[in-house]
Amino acid sequence: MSWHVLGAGALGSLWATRLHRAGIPVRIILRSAQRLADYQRAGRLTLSEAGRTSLHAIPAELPDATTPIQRLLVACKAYDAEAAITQLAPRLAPDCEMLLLQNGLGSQQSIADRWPQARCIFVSSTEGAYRDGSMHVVFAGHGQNWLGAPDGGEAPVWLDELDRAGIPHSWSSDILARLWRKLALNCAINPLTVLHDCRNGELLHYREQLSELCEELSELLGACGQAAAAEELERDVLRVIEATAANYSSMYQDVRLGRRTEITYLLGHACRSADSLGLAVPRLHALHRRLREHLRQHGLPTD
Ligand code: NAD
Ligand code: KPL
Repeated sequence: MSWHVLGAGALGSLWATRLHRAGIPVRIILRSAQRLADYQRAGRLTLSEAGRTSLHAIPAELPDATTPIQRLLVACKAYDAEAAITQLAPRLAPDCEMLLLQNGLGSQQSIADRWPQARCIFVSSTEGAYRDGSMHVVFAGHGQNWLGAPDGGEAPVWLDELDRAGIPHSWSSDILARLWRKLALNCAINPLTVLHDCRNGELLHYREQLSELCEELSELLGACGQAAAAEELERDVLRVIEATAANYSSMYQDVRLGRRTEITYLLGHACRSADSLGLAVPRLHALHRRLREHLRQHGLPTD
């Protein structure tokens, strides 16, 4: 059975090249005829990892190809994921599996609701990759991929293919708790790096602001039934800031490069969830407003 990877950006290419290297059948689905033509001219994806470079001639196709899709890795940004799946929906096998790599929360649930016949597996990834040119991915940071089904359920048998491909993974019996925890970390850290124009480590100068945000985020997690994900949140935020002190957050990099952010699925999702529960989170709302204003001033989408 072939994997189909929808979106050959940074993470999609990282997964596709590792599967291909292990001899596991994989196809990439590109968004336009132009991009397919560019790929066919290049003839392969390039993976750079620990100073080594490898070339991977992975079969590529457009969303409107006709072969059925049994296992789909959705590697688009959160704001593109649902529309991208819609384009190939007629090809989804009745019992297909969709792995959703998106950061934050909101997009995964919309997809799971829209395609109830598919088994959706949510993924929380702490691996790091970036594109260096359109057909070249650089594996920049080792990490973990937590996979899980939102309603629990057994681990799929094909996890051994990830072992063979050297893709680190763990099956999580509570993937929503993992996604909420990561969302809370991202909400505490990423917007402040944008607004203070700084690396993660410099946020240690804004301890009081971090502390107030963590307090509201912890209350929100508790109100959402995610009390375990709220435990020691502030301590974990400080640990991540210290461990990634020299880095710029992903949102900082998006803004610096003039790219749309995933704000709707991070701070936006946090604020909407609080509102729907009637929970007052004035600091999160104020941060959301300031961040949107900052994006507007930089000519970027505010959603
Ligand atoms: P990316 O922008 O590099 O790649 C997304 C790709 O999807 C692009 O190539 C884009 O052209 C493609 N795409 C969009 N719409 C499409 C369509 N309709 N059909 C086919 N392709 C389409 O993004 P990324 O950095 O790989 O991130 C993907 C997701 O993974 C995001 O939610 C991100 O937050 C998350 N994530 C990324 C990293 C990382 O290190 N890059 C780490 C953890 C989580
Ligand atoms: O995930 C991150 C990001 O930059 O998106 C960290 C490093 C945890 C900062 O929130």
